[in-house]
Amino acid sequence: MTAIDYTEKIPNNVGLGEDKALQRALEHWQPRYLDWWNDMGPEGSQRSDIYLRTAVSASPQGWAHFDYVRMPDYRWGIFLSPREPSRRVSFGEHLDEPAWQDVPGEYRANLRRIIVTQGDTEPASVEQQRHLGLTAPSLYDLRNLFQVNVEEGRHLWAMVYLLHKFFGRDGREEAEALLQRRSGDENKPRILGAFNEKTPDWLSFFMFTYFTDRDGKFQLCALAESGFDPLARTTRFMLTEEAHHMFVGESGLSRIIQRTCDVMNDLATDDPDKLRAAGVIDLPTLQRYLNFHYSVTIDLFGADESSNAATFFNSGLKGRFKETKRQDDHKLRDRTYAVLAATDGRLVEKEVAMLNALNEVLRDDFIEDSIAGVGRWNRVIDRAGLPYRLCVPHKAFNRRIGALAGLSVSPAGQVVSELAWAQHQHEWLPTPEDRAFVASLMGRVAEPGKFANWIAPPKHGVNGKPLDFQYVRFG
Ligand code: BYC
Repeated sequence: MTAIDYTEKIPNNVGLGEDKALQRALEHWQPRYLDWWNDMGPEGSQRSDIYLRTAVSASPQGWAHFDYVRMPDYRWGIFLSPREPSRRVSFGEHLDEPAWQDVPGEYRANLRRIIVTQGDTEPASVEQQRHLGLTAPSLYDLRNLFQVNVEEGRHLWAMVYLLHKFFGRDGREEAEALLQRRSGDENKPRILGAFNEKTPDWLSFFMFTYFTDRDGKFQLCALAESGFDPLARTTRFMLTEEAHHMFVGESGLSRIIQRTCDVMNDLATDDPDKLRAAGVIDLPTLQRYLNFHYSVTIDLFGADESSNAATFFNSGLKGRFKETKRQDDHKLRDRTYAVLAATDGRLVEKEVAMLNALNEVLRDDFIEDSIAGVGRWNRVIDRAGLPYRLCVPHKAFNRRIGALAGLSVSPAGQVVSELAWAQHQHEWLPTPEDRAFVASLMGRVAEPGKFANWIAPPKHGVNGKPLDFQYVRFG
């Protein structure tokens, strides 16, 4: 079943109408979700018509439907990738057993915890981004922000479906709690660190969608391998949505870099003060933002040594990135992996049991993938004939989670004294002045085809539409 039934109150491709108890439970949750969206969703734009993409089927081609929609009327629902009847568990102690269609009793608590942690990030990101619509650099960008927001809302639906369908009363309570926690709230924060940070400006937004949504990609890929088939199928479908979010980040940053390089060449200067006076973001400031978002995001992979990670893998709940494509025994009992530790003021590698290092394995896969995009940004600088290079900082830089937490390590990977950290921090992480400068550039550009001074136009519009298309009709 891949076609999505939009005639139902809750669009779905899981035959919801035949499961009356679940339907009732979700119909009870739906107005609470809408209350949350109205309170915490995009500010001041709920009555505007947005040119949005809506999934019409769960097949990879099922994305063709674009139309104007008011965000509160977006058809959030439950879409799973098609079931593969012969699917088997592809790793851990249950290797080769048929994939589970129900929750194995002994794994219930861990599975619920994974689903809740994943689900919590989705509304968190909408909360973090809720003021950005007021300062969008163009209608094209505004529309992309809202597309990302409604899809994060749907990702919450995906996890809430699993909680309601498979976890009874506990699941219903967790689904409620997902609407109660708030990003950055001291008393009821979101679960993971990066989701309590602010996304106050569009440079942060593009960094977030490039780096933090990429954590989403890797975590979802690991969950798409799960032996619990409904989780695998729902995360597979979520991944088709995630790709656009990372495109928004990568292309947004490319366009900022392009604009800065153009002005650097026009004015024949790399002086940050002169570039700021010309209203563009100097490359060292971009590098500091990159250092911040990268380090906060790699913390999302958890501690480098984690018995939780070993348990999730052994029990077949969470696999590795591209698990089924890997050529090993998929049990990993005798294998080791190198993690970093600080000894005598230096970072050294130590070999630990691979099963305990699976967070680090996923983090390293993420790092490889992120570096590729940074290379593409450097090509923009190259093509402009400029010598500057952006790079990701060392993975021990600015860490808060795991064995490297709290160490003072420079972006180049040197362990430094606290004094040296204090002296150089302003070169390595965004300063209050950097943030104030970036904030000073933000202001809504709402005329079709116009772009703020600090960002170049994209190469193409959305769905073959021209750049001066009315992507948002304000209401
Ligand atoms: N902040 O043994 P450890 C996305 C906690 S993003 C705060 O390493 P584990 C998206 C940890 O909970 C993808 N706390 O933990 C992107 C544990 O707490 P307890 C989200 C943290 O379980 C953009 C303790 O520290 N999906 O989709 O191995 C927009 C010990 O740590 C953090 C997932 O993350 C942190 N960063 O690993 C929208 C997948 N890290 O039990 C959406 C599901 C760790 O001692 N989650 N802790 O109280 C998981 O697989 C795991 O929970 C984690 C943590 C990999 C996150």
